[in-house]
Amino acid sequence: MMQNIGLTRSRLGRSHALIAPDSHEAVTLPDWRHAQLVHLITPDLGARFSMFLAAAMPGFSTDSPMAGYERFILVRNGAIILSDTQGSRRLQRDDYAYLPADHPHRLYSEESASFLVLERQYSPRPKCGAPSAFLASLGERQSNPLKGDERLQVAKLLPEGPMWDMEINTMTFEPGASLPYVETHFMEHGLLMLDGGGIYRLADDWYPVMADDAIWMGPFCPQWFGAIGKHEARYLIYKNWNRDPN
Ligand code: UGY
Ligand code: MN
Repeated sequence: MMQNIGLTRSRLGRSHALIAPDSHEAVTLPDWRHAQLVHLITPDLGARFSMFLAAAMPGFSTDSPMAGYERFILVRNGAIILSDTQGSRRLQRDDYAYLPADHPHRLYSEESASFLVLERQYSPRPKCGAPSAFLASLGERQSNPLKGDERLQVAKLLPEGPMWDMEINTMTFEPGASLPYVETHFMEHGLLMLDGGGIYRLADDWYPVMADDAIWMGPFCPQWFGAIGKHEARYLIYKNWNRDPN
């Protein structure tokens, strides 16, 4: 292995962060037995959610997050078991689950697996109800062009309705496709590049990004992406949704 000479593609800005795999730091936590976690986005940055990668080893298990916290998981490799009052379901590559706040469950595995986890405090609203657990697979979700651009397809991974305080989507760009303008909005984002790559504009900087890079975009961080290369670029993107910013 070549000696590291102190270089990384990771960058930390006032309203954004790019975390590249070359700087991942794994930790263990008492509640995550037989797993290593790499935290990509946490409230320490200023974010109002956490996003991390979990590398599970045989014997892995963990239970529901803190009271009031909702959880989303997406399996990247291998398989894990989700167990709740509905039974036990095996989730494998590209399968995902939304687990509402205060929904008792256990995740476990007898094989190696890696998965993405996103957690945040649920924001209830009077008369809006509460979301239910939702399980699906990335390939099952219908995608639609963004603002009529067939080269940029958006798939909504979660059902819609006022009880949902978040949106998690995939965005798939043909080579050369880009966001139609530089977005600046109060919602924040957690993003994981799934495939391909391109150039991400964050505030006043432009970054080359590739699969497995993670990005935090804080409120009002100017943002734009253009796909480059020979293959599609696809990312998963979280945003706070359906709630006023007050
Ligand atoms: O939904 C969004 O705000 C999305 N278009 N933002 C992004 O891709 N940076
Ligand atoms: Mn956006």
